Amino acid sequence: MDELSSLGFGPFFEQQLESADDRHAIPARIAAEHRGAYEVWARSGAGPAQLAGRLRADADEAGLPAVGDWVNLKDPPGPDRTTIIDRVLERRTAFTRGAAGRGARAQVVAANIDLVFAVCGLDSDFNPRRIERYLARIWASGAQPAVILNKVDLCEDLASCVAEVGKVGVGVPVEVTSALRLQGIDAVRARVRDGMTVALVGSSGAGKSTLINALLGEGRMPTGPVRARDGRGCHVTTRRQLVRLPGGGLLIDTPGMRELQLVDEDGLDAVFGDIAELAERCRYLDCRHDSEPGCAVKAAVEAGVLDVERLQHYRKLEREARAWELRHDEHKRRQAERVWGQLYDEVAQMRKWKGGKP
Ligand SMILES: Nc1nc2c(ncn2[C@@H]2O[C@H](COP(=O)(O)OP(=O)(O)OP(=O)(O)O)[C@@H](O)[C@H]2O)c(=O)[nH]1
Ligand SMILES: [Mg+2]
Ligand SMILES: [Zn+2]
Repeated sequence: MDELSSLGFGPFFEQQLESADDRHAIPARIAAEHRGAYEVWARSGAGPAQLAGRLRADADEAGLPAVGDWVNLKDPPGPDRTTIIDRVLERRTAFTRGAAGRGARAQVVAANIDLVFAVCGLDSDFNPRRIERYLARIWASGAQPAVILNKVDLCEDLASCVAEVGKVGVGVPVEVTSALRLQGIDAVRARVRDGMTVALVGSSGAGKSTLINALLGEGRMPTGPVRARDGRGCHVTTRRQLVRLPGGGLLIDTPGMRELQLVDEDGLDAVFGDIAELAERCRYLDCRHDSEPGCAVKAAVEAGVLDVERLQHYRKLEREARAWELRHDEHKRRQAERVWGQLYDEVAQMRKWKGGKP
């Protein structure tokens, strides 16, 4: 494989650079980002980069380059000069979530990924409902999902944990590891092939960075202890970062998330495929599976085929996603109003300046 393909480059990105202007294109991948400063990897080498002012001005947060994005550079990168990013290529896939706190904005956690590992500790971190949430966002990203149940050395009833995960992630591959004792690492490694980009997501303290170190065979990523009280991590990893595995493949380490906010309903039907399938057999197309006659979902619950809690949880996530979408639309509307307001003021100013003539 050539250098760029090993970095995940392929026809999807190449096609975007085929116009005459791009004959001298210098494609590069965003390897790290910190407060608007980027590290990029290109065919010729690596170095710091900055976004062209023009791009900084128009982009909203989701449009700014994220780790894993492919960009075009003005000049080849080098360790001792900062090059300019003059274009961000369209993404093939992206894992996004609702950004905590600041308005209703989607945040890109990792771009152009092929596979996402939802990492969950088999200590007090273990929570199938949370895994379900992660799986919804992974399906929505366009990447393939897999689950890593880490810290098996602390688990007393592995079989029941695996069974619970099997219920929320039907058909999703599950790996069981102890990153600390280097168990199950080869099976995880086998899922990451040359040219692939694989993100690790999960709560703080789940062991994402320890897993990456185990895969690298060296303690490169900083890791930190979990609180004895509740097994929570202390948010050791603070930025997203691309890591190259010896032998091929790229990993993205991400900071642990406090909560994974659903930003749309994408991915829910994939996680709740059984309910989606039943719903197709409801008498009414817009059946809410509540008290409508001829509801196949209700009938399945009554027949004991579908767990009522699973249906309730599906509804809860659906409501949450819709609420976020509404908030997001409202946020957008207000932003648009502000822009129009400014424009209106400017026009009024101009009229005044012209002596009140319209
Ligand atoms: N017992 C046990 N501890 C582990 C295992 N894997 C990781 N740990 C420990 O869990 C703690 C947290 O590990 P990290 O790798 O820092 O967790 P993280 O998911 O990267 O956390 P953030 O960077 O905060 O998101 C560390 O003390 C690790 O040594 C494991 O398999 N078994
Ligand atoms: Mg970490
Ligand atoms: Zn129904």
